[in-house]
Amino acid sequence: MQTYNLLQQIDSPADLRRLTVKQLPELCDELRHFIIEQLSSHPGHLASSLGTVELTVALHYVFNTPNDRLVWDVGHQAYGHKILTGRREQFHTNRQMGGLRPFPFPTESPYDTFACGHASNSISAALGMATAVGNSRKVVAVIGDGAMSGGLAYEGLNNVSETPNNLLIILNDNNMSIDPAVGGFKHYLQDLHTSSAYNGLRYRIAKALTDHGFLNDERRTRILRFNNSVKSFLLGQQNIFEGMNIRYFGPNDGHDVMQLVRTLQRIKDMKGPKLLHIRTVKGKGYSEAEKDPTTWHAPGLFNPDTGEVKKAQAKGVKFQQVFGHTLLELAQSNPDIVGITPAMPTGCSMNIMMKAMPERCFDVGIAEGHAVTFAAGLAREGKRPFCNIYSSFAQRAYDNIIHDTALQHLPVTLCLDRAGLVGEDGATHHGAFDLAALRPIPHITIAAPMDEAELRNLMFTAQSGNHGTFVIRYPRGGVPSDRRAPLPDWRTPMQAAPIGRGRCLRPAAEGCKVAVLSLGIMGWNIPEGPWAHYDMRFLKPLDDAIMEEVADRFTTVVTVEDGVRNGGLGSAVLEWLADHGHTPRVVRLGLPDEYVEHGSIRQLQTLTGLDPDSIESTLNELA
Ligand SMILES: Cc1ncc(C[n+]2csc(CCOP(=O)(O)OP(=O)(O)O)c2C)c(N)n1
Repeated sequence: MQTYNLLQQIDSPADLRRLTVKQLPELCDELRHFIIEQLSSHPGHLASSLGTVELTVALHYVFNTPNDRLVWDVGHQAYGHKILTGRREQFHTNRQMGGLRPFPFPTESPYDTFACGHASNSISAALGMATAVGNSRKVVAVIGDGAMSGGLAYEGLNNVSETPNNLLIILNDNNMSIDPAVGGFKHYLQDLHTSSAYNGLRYRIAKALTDHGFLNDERRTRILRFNNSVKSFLLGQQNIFEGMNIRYFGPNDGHDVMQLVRTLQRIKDMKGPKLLHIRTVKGKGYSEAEKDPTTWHAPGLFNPDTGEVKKAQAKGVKFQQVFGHTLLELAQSNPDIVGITPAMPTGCSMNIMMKAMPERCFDVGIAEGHAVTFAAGLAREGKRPFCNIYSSFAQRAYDNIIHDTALQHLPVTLCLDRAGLVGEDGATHHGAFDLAALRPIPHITIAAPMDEAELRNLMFTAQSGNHGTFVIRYPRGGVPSDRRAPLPDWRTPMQAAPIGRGRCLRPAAEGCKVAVLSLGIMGWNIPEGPWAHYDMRFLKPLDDAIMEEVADRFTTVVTVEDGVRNGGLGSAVLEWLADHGHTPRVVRLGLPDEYVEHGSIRQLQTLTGLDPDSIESTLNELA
């Protein structure tokens, strides 16, 4: 039975700072054990948080948080931070509706300094904060090597080297993203080494010179540049950070908490930007997670003693599996098809094609904008790229979609996974904006399948002929199992889906004047009743024939979508009706003009009026 002798005394980092350095390894053990115990019954992001236990303890020990600012990247590694900053007792509510948020967020705690969820923003945000606060606080950004593959991180670094600031960047290098890390920078980091004796000597000399008034900021920068050239020469290696005037320390063992404390104490008062590179093990301290960090990134429920992951009873097939198998099937007959994923090969199931055709798949790292423009380049030379991006992460690629694909009418198929409500990952991860954001883009096709066969048909259609930028958005998981029994075999032969054509699922009962127009899987939430029901299938182009029929025959039109109401299907229908001189009553059901928080998908549907019962009562009132 684990006891939490030290951990239970810590209600804030101030309590932590009362411990001796020698007590910290024991505290780390307790914290690690607490995370494992809690997550086994309240699922969340395990492996990343296990890897940052020592770093988290050392940071809160050395820095005067919350006056000093810690900026986490993604925030999936910050469970230790939550637990040490007064949220230990509530931690069992993590990710549940009304409970702790899935990622750090400033309204939840004064220790959470900036919104987390989407990767690679920490350096830019922390630099902004460091620039604003000058010397009044210290600012630390913690970024993983995976998040370092995102372009935004480089934009931040580039600026760090020019703007006067005292920022400390901690590069938490575990050689893993969710899947194994990719890219040239990963190789660079593996080879990186430095002489700690050299760094220590340089620091002591610089400090003595500054204390005696011989060194000001400008001289220090010039000397640093000169030193860097000497060091590159001596070590036979150019350090990219030092080349940018960011002082580099490391690589350090990120699991030696006492050494981390010493290093942080030594560098925290140094003037100018600096980077501490630590090496850590994703899943550290839990052997199952260390062995298979991809599965244990977010394993769901598990038995903490045996390491057995309690897989939810599979009910039917997931859209992700359908995507993965269908892509391979199409690629087998169309040699031009290539697959692109920005760091989510397992999550989106492109790993199926990767295994069979590694040379035709590209994991480009956490680089959504690049993924789209890279796909456009491939398409320009005759390839038929399928670029799979989670809907909310595709927000990062908005201009690339407009400027690099749609404008040039390039045949890029964008499969937007995790569209609509995603559940426990919350506000940063819901695929809420794709429909509204993409609809105004000229020459773009936007489709949303209601079931597995439709996803297959849409993928088949997208790669036959040049339809320009073709967006297919579908949710996490599959068709709701309480609405339809699992299919015995979903691998139906594929056929072309007529572009811009929906279908009537149920004609109206005699005398009923209400028509429901739904998009994608929302179709499953429309209950039976006297109303007509159309599955629009395409948001763009909108089905003129259905619209004419609806405008002629019904006095009330209800639109149902799992994206924001502002700008999506409801707006498209209103615009069509206004443009064609029709004035039926239009009721738009969709996500509100608010950020929807975390909870189970069904809870969130109820919250937003999109669950079958809520829709039924809305329709009954109108019918
Ligand atoms: C913009 C964006 N794309 C993709 C993701 C999905 N994602 C979450 S964590 C992660 C891996 C991050 O790797 P790293 O920064 O090295 O942290 P680690 O988990 O290894 O500690 C990815 C790809 C995301 N959160 N944001």
